[in-house]
Amino acid sequence: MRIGIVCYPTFGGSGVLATELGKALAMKGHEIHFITYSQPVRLNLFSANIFYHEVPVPDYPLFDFPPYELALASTLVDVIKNHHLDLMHVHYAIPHASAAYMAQQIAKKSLGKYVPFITTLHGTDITLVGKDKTYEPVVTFSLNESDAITAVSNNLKEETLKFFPIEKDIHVIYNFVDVQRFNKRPVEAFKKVIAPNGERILVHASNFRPVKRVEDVVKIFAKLKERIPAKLLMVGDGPERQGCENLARELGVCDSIRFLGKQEQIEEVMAIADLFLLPSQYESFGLAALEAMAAHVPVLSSNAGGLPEINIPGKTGYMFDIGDVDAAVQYAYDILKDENILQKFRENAFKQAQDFDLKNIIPLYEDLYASVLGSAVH
Ligand code: GMT
Repeated sequence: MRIGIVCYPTFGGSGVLATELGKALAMKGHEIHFITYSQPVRLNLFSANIFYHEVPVPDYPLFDFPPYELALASTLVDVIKNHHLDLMHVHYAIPHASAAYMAQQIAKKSLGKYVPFITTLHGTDITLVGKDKTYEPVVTFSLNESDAITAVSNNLKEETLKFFPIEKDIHVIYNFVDVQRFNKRPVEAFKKVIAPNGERILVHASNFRPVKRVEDVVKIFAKLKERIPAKLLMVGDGPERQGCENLARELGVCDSIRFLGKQEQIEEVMAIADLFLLPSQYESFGLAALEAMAAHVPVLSSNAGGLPEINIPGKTGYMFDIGDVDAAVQYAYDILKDENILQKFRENAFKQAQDFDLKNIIPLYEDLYASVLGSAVH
């Protein structure tokens, strides 16, 4: 199939997932066209089946706000015309679903070709941004006009149906991970630099937005450190990072924390980790937690959103109520206090990740594409 993939090219979970999906589909012989405003960060593979089309957004003095959505729709029409796309798969509803709808209508009228589009909901496009009345009518309309809608967890499906009058079925297709990529041996030299005295290594990775509650990571770490020797690696960057560093200084744990910034080789970091922390206010799924599990790392997360769909308390890690730092510290201690216990958690986490391996999830998207193409008679 010739598939156009639209996503945010940044480090956000939706962009990562969309890029990994495109790469996996290309490996299976599909022709994949990424259409974004810059090269997706995870698009680090040369394949004869992968094409990248940059959306040009010209600057014009009249535009205080350059209309990206129109530029995207026009680029989509161009790719449909010149590369004969069979379908479009857009990740994150805003503004991708409405741009795809516009491109679809233009292609139908000007080329006489109906190109179906699938919208995958990832989280904040529904739970935060989409609900806002600034966007809600457009989101509702473009979701209902999608030829199929998918959500990355049952929780996100429920949230969507709670807030939007959706007229069609929402297919739940979970996030996936390339287990092979994360199933790595730790680089001992790297481990030694981070934890020279064999301290436990905790990791958090996110885009440091308020929804991630990164200050809770620092608070949990500071309290845990009173009980066991530990180090913390903070991966990623975003608006809450500075506050986090300030808090670490206030709590006197700054010297035990490294802020690594954005990392392309996240699997190298996960490989030396003993525990992954994700205290989010909301997480539709928690792709970073799944990546940790694939690296044999147990997960200590909040119980928000779709996290209970992947993190099994007492097996793959533990969950705590949002903001309950003391409970989190106790759970972290329970996992890390004993090497044999930690080993059991590691094995369970890895087993759980295997269920979400890309080998199991990619065919679900392929089946959906086939059914959409089969029923796309307009
Ligand atoms: O918050 C992020 O990590 C970015 C965000 C996005 O849309 O780019 O991630 C969302 O999509 C991921 C992939 O489907 C999910 O695993 C994350 O849980 C979800 N984030 C939130 O719901 C906050």
